[in-house]
Amino acid sequence: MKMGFRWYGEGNDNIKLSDIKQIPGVQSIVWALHHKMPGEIWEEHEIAEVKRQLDEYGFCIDVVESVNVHDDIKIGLPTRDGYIENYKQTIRNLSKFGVKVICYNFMPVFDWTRSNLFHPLPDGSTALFYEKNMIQDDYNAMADYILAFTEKYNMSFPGWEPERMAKLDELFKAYEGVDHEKLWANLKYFLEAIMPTCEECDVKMAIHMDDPPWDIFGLPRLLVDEASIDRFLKMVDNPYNCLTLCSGSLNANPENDVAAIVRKHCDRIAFAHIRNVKHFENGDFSEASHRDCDGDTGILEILKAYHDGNFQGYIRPDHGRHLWGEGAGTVRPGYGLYDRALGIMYMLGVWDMLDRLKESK
Ligand code: DNO
Repeated sequence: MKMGFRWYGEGNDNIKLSDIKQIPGVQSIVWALHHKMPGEIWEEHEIAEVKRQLDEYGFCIDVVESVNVHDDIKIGLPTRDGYIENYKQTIRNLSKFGVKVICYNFMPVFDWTRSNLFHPLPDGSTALFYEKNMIQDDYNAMADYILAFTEKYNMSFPGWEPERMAKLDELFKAYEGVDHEKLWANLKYFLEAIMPTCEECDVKMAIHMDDPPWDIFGLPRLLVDEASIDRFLKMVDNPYNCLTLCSGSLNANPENDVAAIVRKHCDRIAFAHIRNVKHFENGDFSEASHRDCDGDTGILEILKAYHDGNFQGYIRPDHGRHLWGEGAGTVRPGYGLYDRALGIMYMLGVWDMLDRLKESK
Protein backbone atom coordinates (compact mmCIF):
# COMPACT_ATOMS: atom_id res chain seq x y z
CA MET A 1 0.00 0.00 0.00
CA LYS A 2 1.29 3.45 -0.86
CA MET A 3 -0.14 6.40 1.05
CA GLY A 4 -1.17 9.50 -0.87
CA PHE A 5 -2.59 12.95 -0.20
CA ARG A 6 -4.71 14.95 -2.60
CA TRP A 7 -3.28 18.36 -3.46
CA TYR A 8 -4.87 20.91 -5.76
CA GLY A 9 -1.66 22.49 -6.98
CA GLU A 10 0.46 25.53 -6.43
CA GLY A 11 -1.61 28.71 -6.25
CA ASN A 12 -4.78 26.61 -6.17
CA ASP A 13 -4.49 25.03 -2.71
CA ASN A 14 -3.73 26.77 0.58
CA ILE A 15 -2.01 23.63 1.75
CA LYS A 16 1.67 23.60 0.88
CA LEU A 17 3.75 20.62 -0.14
CA SER A 18 6.00 21.48 2.80
CA ASP A 19 2.98 20.97 5.12
CA ILE A 20 2.18 17.62 3.58
CA LYS A 21 5.80 16.56 3.93
CA GLN A 22 5.36 16.69 7.71
CA ILE A 23 2.56 14.11 7.72
CA PRO A 24 4.19 10.74 8.41
CA GLY A 25 4.06 8.16 5.66
CA VAL A 26 2.90 10.17 2.65
CA GLN A 27 4.68 8.96 -0.48
CA SER A 28 2.48 10.11 -3.27
CA ILE A 29 0.78 13.38 -4.14
CA VAL A 30 -2.56 12.88 -5.85
CA TRP A 31 -2.64 15.78 -8.27
CA ALA A 32 -4.26 17.20 -11.39
CA LEU A 33 -4.09 20.11 -13.79
CA HIS A 34 -7.20 21.76 -12.47
CA HIS A 35 -7.30 24.50 -15.08
CA LYS A 36 -7.91 21.98 -17.84
CA MET A 37 -11.38 21.59 -19.29
CA PRO A 38 -12.65 18.06 -19.96
CA GLY A 39 -11.44 16.99 -23.39
CA GLU A 40 -8.30 19.12 -23.47
CA ILE A 41 -4.88 17.50 -23.89
CA TRP A 42 -2.58 17.79 -20.88
CA GLU A 43 0.67 19.04 -22.35
CA GLU A 44 4.07 17.67 -21.46
CA HIS A 45 5.49 20.99 -20.28
CA GLU A 46 2.55 21.40 -17.85
CA ILE A 47 3.07 17.93 -16.43
CA ALA A 48 6.82 18.50 -16.23
CA GLU A 49 6.24 21.55 -14.04
CA VAL A 50 4.22 19.57 -11.50
CA LYS A 51 6.84 16.81 -11.55
CA ARG A 52 9.50 19.38 -10.74
CA GLN A 53 7.49 20.69 -7.77
CA LEU A 54 6.89 17.19 -6.39
CA ASP A 55 10.49 16.09 -6.92
CA GLU A 56 11.65 18.93 -4.72
CA TYR A 57 9.92 17.23 -1.78
CA GLY A 58 10.58 13.65 -2.80
CA PHE A 59 6.92 12.91 -3.57
CA CYS A 60 5.93 10.64 -6.42
CA ILE A 61 3.64 11.71 -9.21
CA ASP A 62 2.05 8.28 -9.83
CA VAL A 63 -1.64 9.11 -9.30
CA VAL A 64 -3.72 11.71 -11.11
CA GLU A 65 -7.25 12.61 -9.99
CA SER A 66 -9.13 13.69 -12.10
CA VAL A 67 -8.69 13.61 -15.86
CA ASN A 68 -12.31 14.46 -16.56
CA VAL A 69 -14.15 12.78 -19.39
CA HIS A 70 -15.88 15.07 -21.89
CA ASP A 71 -19.69 15.04 -21.86
CA ASP A 72 -19.78 14.10 -25.57
CA ILE A 73 -18.13 10.79 -24.66
CA LYS A 74 -20.67 10.14 -21.90
CA ILE A 75 -23.57 11.13 -24.14
CA GLY A 76 -22.17 9.16 -27.09
CA LEU A 77 -22.11 11.95 -29.69
CA PRO A 78 -20.20 11.52 -32.97
CA THR A 79 -17.69 14.10 -31.71
CA ARG A 80 -16.63 11.66 -28.99
CA ASP A 81 -13.90 10.08 -31.12
CA GLY A 82 -11.92 13.31 -31.24
CA TYR A 83 -12.13 13.67 -27.47
CA ILE A 84 -11.08 10.05 -27.04
CA GLU A 85 -8.02 10.72 -29.19
CA ASN A 86 -7.18 13.67 -26.91
CA TYR A 87 -7.64 11.46 -23.85
CA LYS A 88 -5.19 8.92 -25.30
CA GLN A 89 -2.65 11.65 -25.90
CA THR A 90 -3.04 12.79 -22.31
CA ILE A 91 -2.42 9.20 -21.15
CA ARG A 92 0.74 9.05 -23.28
CA ASN A 93 1.97 12.38 -21.97
CA LEU A 94 1.28 11.45 -18.34
CA SER A 95 3.04 8.11 -18.70
CA LYS A 96 6.22 9.84 -19.86
CA PHE A 97 6.52 11.39 -16.40
CA GLY A 98 5.78 8.21 -14.47
CA VAL A 99 2.02 8.36 -13.91
CA LYS A 100 0.63 4.89 -13.23
CA VAL A 101 -3.01 5.48 -12.27
CA ILE A 102 -5.69 7.82 -13.58
CA CYS A 103 -8.74 8.30 -11.39
CA TYR A 104 -11.80 9.49 -13.34
CA ASN A 105 -15.56 9.23 -13.14
CA PHE A 106 -18.39 8.64 -15.56
CA MET A 107 -21.13 10.58 -13.77
CA PRO A 108 -23.40 12.59 -16.07
CA VAL A 109 -23.29 16.36 -15.52
CA PHE A 110 -22.28 16.50 -11.85
CA ASP A 111 -19.39 15.07 -9.89
CA TRP A 112 -19.95 14.49 -6.13
CA THR A 113 -23.01 16.26 -4.82
CA ARG A 114 -23.77 17.61 -1.35
CA SER A 115 -26.40 19.95 0.05
CA ASN A 116 -24.17 21.56 2.67
CA LEU A 117 -20.41 22.00 2.41
CA PHE A 118 -19.76 23.15 5.99
CA HIS A 119 -22.38 21.47 8.14
CA PRO A 120 -21.72 21.99 11.87
CA LEU A 121 -21.02 18.84 13.85
CA PRO A 122 -21.57 18.46 17.61
CA ASP A 123 -17.81 18.58 18.28
CA GLY A 124 -17.53 22.10 16.82
CA SER A 125 -16.01 21.07 13.49
CA THR A 126 -17.84 21.13 10.15
CA ALA A 127 -18.22 18.50 7.45
CA LEU A 128 -19.87 17.81 4.10
CA PHE A 129 -23.52 16.87 4.49
CA TYR A 130 -26.21 15.38 2.25
CA GLU A 131 -29.79 16.29 2.97
CA LYS A 132 -31.90 14.06 0.79
CA ASN A 133 -34.83 16.49 0.48
CA MET A 134 -32.58 19.20 -0.88
CA ILE A 135 -31.41 17.09 -3.81
CA GLN A 136 -34.66 16.18 -5.50
CA ASP A 137 -35.90 18.11 -8.53
CA ASP A 138 -34.29 21.49 -8.69
CA TYR A 139 -30.80 20.98 -10.05
CA ASN A 140 -30.39 24.70 -10.65
CA ALA A 141 -30.89 25.49 -6.96
CA MET A 142 -28.27 22.93 -5.99
CA ALA A 143 -25.80 24.14 -8.63
CA ASP A 144 -26.42 27.75 -7.59
CA TYR A 145 -25.53 26.87 -4.02
CA ILE A 146 -22.24 25.25 -5.05
CA LEU A 147 -21.36 27.93 -7.59
CA ALA A 148 -22.16 30.77 -5.17
CA PHE A 149 -19.59 29.20 -2.91
CA THR A 150 -16.92 28.65 -5.54
CA GLU A 151 -17.36 32.16 -6.95
CA LYS A 152 -17.24 33.80 -3.55
CA TYR A 153 -14.02 32.07 -2.65
CA ASN A 154 -12.58 32.14 -6.13
CA MET A 155 -12.09 28.41 -6.53
CA SER A 156 -13.45 25.78 -8.85
CA PHE A 157 -14.18 22.16 -8.10
CA PRO A 158 -13.23 19.43 -10.54
CA GLY A 159 -16.37 18.40 -12.40
CA TRP A 160 -18.08 21.68 -11.50
CA GLU A 161 -16.42 23.88 -14.09
CA PRO A 162 -18.33 27.20 -14.24
CA GLU A 163 -18.20 27.07 -18.07
CA ARG A 164 -20.16 23.80 -18.02
CA MET A 165 -22.44 24.81 -15.20
CA ALA A 166 -23.42 27.98 -17.07
CA LYS A 167 -25.06 25.74 -19.67
CA LEU A 168 -26.80 23.43 -17.26
CA ASP A 169 -30.19 23.36 -19.00
CA GLU A 170 -28.50 22.63 -22.32
CA LEU A 171 -26.45 19.88 -20.72
CA PHE A 172 -29.53 18.26 -19.20
CA LYS A 173 -31.17 18.38 -22.63
CA ALA A 174 -28.16 16.76 -24.23
CA TYR A 175 -28.39 13.88 -21.75
CA GLU A 176 -32.07 13.26 -22.57
CA GLY A 177 -32.34 9.70 -23.81
CA VAL A 178 -29.12 8.64 -22.12
CA ASP A 179 -30.52 6.00 -19.83
CA HIS A 180 -28.54 3.47 -17.79
CA GLU A 181 -28.00 1.06 -20.69
CA LYS A 182 -26.92 3.80 -23.06
CA LEU A 183 -24.49 5.13 -20.48
CA TRP A 184 -23.06 1.64 -19.91
CA ALA A 185 -22.59 1.26 -23.66
CA ASN A 186 -20.84 4.64 -23.88
CA LEU A 187 -18.56 3.74 -20.99
CA LYS A 188 -17.66 0.46 -22.71
CA TYR A 189 -16.95 2.26 -25.97
CA PHE A 190 -14.66 4.71 -24.20
CA LEU A 191 -12.76 2.05 -22.29
CA GLU A 192 -12.32 -0.30 -25.22
CA ALA A 193 -10.96 2.57 -27.25
CA ILE A 194 -8.35 3.59 -24.69
CA MET A 195 -7.28 0.18 -23.28
CA PRO A 196 -4.57 -0.41 -25.93
CA THR A 197 -3.00 2.94 -25.02
CA CYS A 198 -3.17 2.06 -21.31
CA GLU A 199 -1.46 -1.26 -21.97
CA GLU A 200 1.21 0.35 -24.11
CA CYS A 201 1.86 3.06 -21.51
CA ASP A 202 1.34 0.91 -18.41
CA VAL A 203 -1.30 3.28 -17.01
CA LYS A 204 -4.33 1.96 -15.14
CA MET A 205 -7.71 3.63 -15.50
CA ALA A 206 -9.43 3.64 -12.11
CA ILE A 207 -13.07 4.65 -12.19
CA HIS A 208 -14.42 6.46 -9.16
CA MET A 209 -17.67 5.30 -7.65
CA ASP A 210 -20.72 7.48 -8.24
CA ASP A 211 -21.30 9.83 -5.35
CA PRO A 212 -23.96 9.49 -4.05
CA PRO A 213 -24.54 5.99 -5.40
CA TRP A 214 -28.01 6.54 -6.85
CA ASP A 215 -29.62 8.50 -9.68
CA ILE A 216 -29.98 12.21 -9.01
CA PHE A 217 -32.14 14.72 -10.86
CA GLY A 218 -33.21 11.96 -13.23
CA LEU A 219 -29.62 11.34 -14.38
CA PRO A 220 -28.46 7.72 -14.46
CA ARG A 221 -25.60 6.64 -12.27
CA LEU A 222 -23.78 3.37 -12.83
CA LEU A 223 -21.14 2.49 -10.22
CA VAL A 224 -23.40 2.17 -7.24
CA ASP A 225 -23.10 -1.27 -5.65
CA GLU A 226 -21.44 -4.68 -5.80
CA ALA A 227 -23.50 -5.89 -8.76
CA SER A 228 -22.66 -2.85 -10.87
CA ILE A 229 -18.96 -3.11 -9.97
CA ASP A 230 -19.01 -6.79 -11.01
CA ARG A 231 -20.65 -5.80 -14.28
CA PHE A 232 -18.11 -3.03 -14.89
CA LEU A 233 -15.08 -5.27 -14.36
CA LYS A 234 -16.49 -8.05 -16.52
CA MET A 235 -17.60 -5.65 -19.25
CA VAL A 236 -13.98 -4.72 -19.99
CA ASP A 237 -12.04 -7.54 -18.43
CA ASN A 238 -8.58 -6.05 -18.62
CA PRO A 239 -6.10 -5.55 -15.73
CA TYR A 240 -5.82 -1.91 -16.80
CA ASN A 241 -9.54 -1.40 -16.27
CA CYS A 242 -9.62 -0.81 -12.53
CA LEU A 243 -11.48 0.84 -9.68
CA THR A 244 -11.02 3.81 -7.43
CA LEU A 245 -12.93 2.19 -4.63
CA CYS A 246 -14.33 5.03 -2.59
CA SER A 247 -15.62 3.69 0.72
CA GLY A 248 -17.65 6.78 1.55
CA SER A 249 -19.33 7.11 -1.85
CA LEU A 250 -20.47 3.50 -1.77
CA ASN A 251 -21.48 3.48 1.85
CA ALA A 252 -23.72 6.50 1.43
CA ASN A 253 -26.03 3.58 0.72
CA PRO A 254 -25.81 1.63 3.99
CA GLU A 255 -26.70 -1.60 2.15
CA ASN A 256 -23.28 -1.59 0.49
CA ASP A 257 -20.75 -3.78 2.29
CA VAL A 258 -17.51 -2.12 1.20
CA ALA A 259 -15.19 -4.61 2.93
CA ALA A 260 -16.85 -7.47 1.03
CA ILE A 261 -16.26 -5.64 -2.26
CA VAL A 262 -12.60 -5.08 -1.34
CA ARG A 263 -12.19 -8.78 -0.61
CA LYS A 264 -13.78 -9.73 -3.90
CA HIS A 265 -11.91 -7.31 -6.17
CA CYS A 266 -8.71 -6.35 -4.36
CA ASP A 267 -6.57 -7.05 -7.43
CA ARG A 268 -8.62 -4.65 -9.58
CA ILE A 269 -8.55 -1.77 -7.08
CA ALA A 270 -5.79 0.56 -8.20
CA PHE A 271 -6.69 3.33 -5.81
CA ALA A 272 -8.49 3.29 -2.47
CA HIS A 273 -10.32 6.30 -1.04
CA ILE A 274 -11.00 5.99 2.66
CA ARG A 275 -13.90 8.09 3.85
CA ASN A 276 -16.27 7.52 6.76
CA VAL A 277 -19.98 8.32 6.65
CA LYS A 278 -22.61 8.60 9.36
CA HIS A 279 -26.21 7.80 8.44
CA PHE A 280 -29.42 9.27 9.71
CA GLU A 281 -32.73 7.44 9.72
CA ASN A 282 -34.35 9.76 7.19
CA GLY A 283 -31.68 8.98 4.58
CA ASP A 284 -29.50 12.03 5.18
CA PHE A 285 -25.83 11.44 5.80
CA SER A 286 -22.87 13.34 7.15
CA GLU A 287 -19.19 12.76 6.64
CA ALA A 288 -17.19 11.88 9.74
CA SER A 289 -13.67 11.45 11.03
CA HIS A 290 -11.82 8.38 9.76
CA ARG A 291 -12.09 6.67 13.14
CA ASP A 292 -14.20 3.55 12.72
CA CYS A 293 -16.66 4.28 15.54
CA ASP A 294 -17.35 7.85 14.35
CA GLY A 295 -19.24 6.61 11.30
CA ASP A 296 -21.02 3.58 9.89
CA THR A 297 -18.75 2.66 6.97
CA GLY A 298 -16.70 -0.03 8.72
CA ILE A 299 -13.27 1.51 8.29
CA LEU A 300 -11.51 -1.19 10.35
CA GLU A 301 -13.06 -4.02 8.35
CA ILE A 302 -12.19 -2.25 5.12
CA LEU A 303 -8.55 -1.74 6.11
CA LYS A 304 -8.35 -5.35 7.26
CA ALA A 305 -9.75 -6.47 3.89
CA TYR A 306 -7.06 -4.48 2.04
CA HIS A 307 -4.38 -5.84 4.33
CA ASP A 308 -5.55 -9.44 3.93
CA GLY A 309 -5.61 -8.91 0.16
CA ASN A 310 -1.97 -7.72 0.27
CA PHE A 311 -3.10 -4.50 -1.39
CA GLN A 312 -0.30 -3.00 -3.48
CA GLY A 313 -2.17 0.01 -4.82
CA TYR A 314 -2.44 3.63 -3.71
CA ILE A 315 -4.60 4.76 -0.84
CA ARG A 316 -5.56 8.18 0.43
CA PRO A 317 -7.71 9.67 3.14
CA ASP A 318 -10.72 11.10 1.42
CA HIS A 319 -12.86 13.95 2.69
CA GLY A 320 -12.17 15.05 6.22
CA ARG A 321 -13.90 17.44 8.58
CA HIS A 322 -12.76 21.06 8.80
CA LEU A 323 -10.97 21.66 12.09
CA TRP A 324 -9.16 24.23 14.20
CA GLY A 325 -10.10 27.34 12.29
CA GLU A 326 -10.47 25.73 8.89
CA GLY A 327 -13.63 26.78 7.09
CA ALA A 328 -15.11 28.41 4.02
CA GLY A 329 -12.44 30.58 2.45
CA THR A 330 -9.49 28.80 4.01
CA VAL A 331 -9.91 25.26 2.70
CA ARG A 332 -11.64 23.37 -0.05
CA PRO A 333 -14.69 21.56 1.31
CA GLY A 334 -13.61 18.12 2.51
CA TYR A 335 -9.95 18.86 1.79
CA GLY A 336 -8.55 20.57 4.84
CA LEU A 337 -5.14 19.66 6.18
CA TYR A 338 -5.81 18.54 9.74
CA ASP A 339 -8.49 15.89 9.59
CA ARG A 340 -6.93 14.23 6.58
CA ALA A 341 -3.61 14.17 8.43
CA LEU A 342 -5.36 12.61 11.43
CA GLY A 343 -6.97 10.13 9.04
CA ILE A 344 -3.58 9.11 7.72
CA MET A 345 -2.24 8.52 11.21
CA TYR A 346 -5.30 6.43 12.03
CA MET A 347 -4.95 4.35 8.88
CA LEU A 348 -1.22 3.86 9.34
CA GLY A 349 -1.76 2.94 12.99
CA VAL A 350 -4.18 0.23 12.01
CA TRP A 351 -1.97 -0.91 9.13
CA ASP A 352 1.20 -1.09 11.22
CA MET A 353 -0.59 -3.17 13.82
CA LEU A 354 -1.96 -5.50 11.14
CA ASP A 355 1.59 -5.89 9.79
CA ARG A 356 2.85 -6.66 13.28
CA LEU A 357 0.15 -9.25 13.91
CA LYS A 358 0.89 -10.91 10.57
CA GLU A 359 4.62 -11.07 11.32
CA SER A 360 4.04 -12.62 14.70
CA LYS A 361 1.86 -15.41 13.29
C1 DNO B 1 -14.50 13.84 -4.22
C2 DNO B 1 -13.67 13.04 -5.12
C3 DNO B 1 -14.26 12.99 -6.50
C4 DNO B 1 -13.30 12.38 -7.48
C5 DNO B 1 -13.80 12.37 -8.89
C6 DNO B 1 -12.87 11.58 -9.78
O1 DNO B 1 -13.99 14.53 -3.42
O2 DNO B 1 -13.40 11.83 -4.61
O3 DNO B 1 -14.59 14.28 -6.89
O4 DNO B 1 -12.13 13.11 -7.48
O5 DNO B 1 -15.08 11.86 -8.98
O6 DNO B 1 -13.11 11.93 -11.09
